[in-house]
Amino acid sequence: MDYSKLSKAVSYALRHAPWEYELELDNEGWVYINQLLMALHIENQWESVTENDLRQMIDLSDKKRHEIFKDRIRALYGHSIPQKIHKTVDVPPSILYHGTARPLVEQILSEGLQPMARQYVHLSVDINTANLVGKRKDSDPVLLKLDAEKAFNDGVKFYQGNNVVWLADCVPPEYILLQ
Ligand code: HQG
Repeated sequence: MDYSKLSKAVSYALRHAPWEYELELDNEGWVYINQLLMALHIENQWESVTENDLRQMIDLSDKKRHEIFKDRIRALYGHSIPQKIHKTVDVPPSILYHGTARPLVEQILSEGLQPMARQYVHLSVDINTANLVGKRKDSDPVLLKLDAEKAFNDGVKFYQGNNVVWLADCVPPEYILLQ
């Protein structure tokens, strides 16, 4: 089983296009595992996927993208569907990072970080993670350093995605510094 490929298929279903799989997410993004499995089984390449495979996919991943609780599964971040996934406001680490493509920096520094096609802005707890995120867009990415503590104290809302990813609705430019 190619767990990386399975993870991409699951992320597509749970983050971007649940309707293509006749799945309905609840307001925190959860779906029943058996419904996801039934949906996956329609595709030849996933016809024999089991719940154990989904658990292995999560355990073997380098990033914690999905979680299972009892009989349900959800994506922890990355959603682009119109239905807003509810996250609970939480106190962020005092500093967060964002890695991005060089040509976007001028606009980001003038209007702040916006969620763009996703529901939330995605931030990283450390430089290395931010650098890897930026490298998906640019071989020489730019690292931005955010004063998350000040932003939070001023009322910007943050939410935890996983152990290294934090989310925000948007981050105004006054909290963003070129690293
Ligand atoms: C940029 C992956 C212009 C922003 C990663 C980014 C992450 C602006 C792009 C997760 C802007 C959006 C998300 C503004 C933000 N003007 N550009 N005002 N504000 N941008 O892919 O953060 O591997 O939606 O800098 O690891 O790159 O899929 O967000 O370049 O955690 O699990 O707009 O996806 O996770 O791009 O990545 P994305 P992202 P997975």
